[in-house]
Amino acid sequence: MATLLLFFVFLNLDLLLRTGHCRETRDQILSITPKTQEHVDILRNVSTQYETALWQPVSPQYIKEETQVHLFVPANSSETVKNLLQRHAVTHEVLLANANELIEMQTRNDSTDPRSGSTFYERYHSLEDIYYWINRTAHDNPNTVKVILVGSSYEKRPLYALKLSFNNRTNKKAMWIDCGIHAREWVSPAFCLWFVHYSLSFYNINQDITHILDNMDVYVLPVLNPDGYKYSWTSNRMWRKNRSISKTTSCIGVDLNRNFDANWCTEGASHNPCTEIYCGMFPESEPESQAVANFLRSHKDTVQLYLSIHSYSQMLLFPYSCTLEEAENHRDLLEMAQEAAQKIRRYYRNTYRYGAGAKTIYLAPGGSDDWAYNLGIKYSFTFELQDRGRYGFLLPPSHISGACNEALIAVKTIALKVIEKTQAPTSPSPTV
Ligand code: 0X9
Ligand code: ZN
Repeated sequence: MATLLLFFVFLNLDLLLRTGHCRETRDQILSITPKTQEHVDILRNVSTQYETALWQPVSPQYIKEETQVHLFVPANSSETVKNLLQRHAVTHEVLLANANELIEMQTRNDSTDPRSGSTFYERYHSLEDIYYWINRTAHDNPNTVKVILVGSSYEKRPLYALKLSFNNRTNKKAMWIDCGIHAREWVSPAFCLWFVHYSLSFYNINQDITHILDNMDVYVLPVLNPDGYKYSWTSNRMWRKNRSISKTTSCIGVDLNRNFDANWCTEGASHNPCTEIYCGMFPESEPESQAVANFLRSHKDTVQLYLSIHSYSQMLLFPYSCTLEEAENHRDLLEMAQEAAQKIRRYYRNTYRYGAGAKTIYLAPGGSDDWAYNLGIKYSFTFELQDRGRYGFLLPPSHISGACNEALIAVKTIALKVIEKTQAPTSPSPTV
């Protein structure tokens, strides 16, 4: 009897929700798999005409039948969106019922709470905290860490990179890691901080990082898109682009990973400033992409490995994303990504897909990885960190260590391979 009563309560609750008599008060993430072309059209319409944010795929043009769509629906659009989906018999699943709670969890500063067992590196940090950390790290490690001002953002914030250098060997090579090109991908800057901390803590303790740092300097740019990152903390958690203003439209921001000079603004990017994949006025029109490009141009003889860290979807990608053609050293890149993914699987029981960007996800021209590759940095990768859509961009802080450790093993595997392939051995090679 009690079960029957409960059943009726649930039935009515569902009815209330479906008829919209009970207003949704929380932002949600819906997962929807379109079954027909009509569903695809409806979803494209919902994600462009209503106040929502498409998480996956990045742009409505990539929505296709039988492929999961992740859609952020703010509380105030919930009723309209759900009614519309229901009217057209498009079924949805609620992936995250309370995004606000997760956002609160991501921004909570529990450093003062003695009960929270998490360290600095297991939390997300505001831009101001990251700037402070950059200076502090350099100050505390004067012999190994230098701050380099690479340029400044559209809103005139500094673009600081850290240079980790453990010796002054002549003809020393280097690798580059950038994080936070896309504002909402918060685990990415968290990884850059994690990497620097790990390098400083485990040099001379872990054989692999020691070998890497003995043979390469490392440039780490923790937040490539500071204006966007700041905005994602203060105004819109789902912001992706930078914050540049255009004279011709009220839409703000350029997708910095469509703004590099690699088949710029061909299929997979857009000239429309109101889209998430807006390529900008011309290649390197944005101060952020121009600063990175200038730095790499002037260091192209030393930088052998380029890494750009994103989230989410758990992938190790390499050129090309701007064309379906294969890179000249495709086999090499594939083998390296495969080995890195195998390590992640073996040590962390997690699955990363890997491959050339255009064939693994989509055609996406104007990306930093393809541009760096064409500049001559023949080992160039984009990592998409955790997760695969359970939390998406709202990955709880408790997952930072897992996400960063597995990415770290991938970075180490690839960097060791680059050293092995390009540099004559100076000391015995370690095993990972
Ligand atoms: O679309 C992107 O820029 C990246 N995915 S994300 O979901 N983080 O936005 C993938 C980048 C792959 N590389 C290039 N497109 N060059
Ligand atoms: Zn990204």
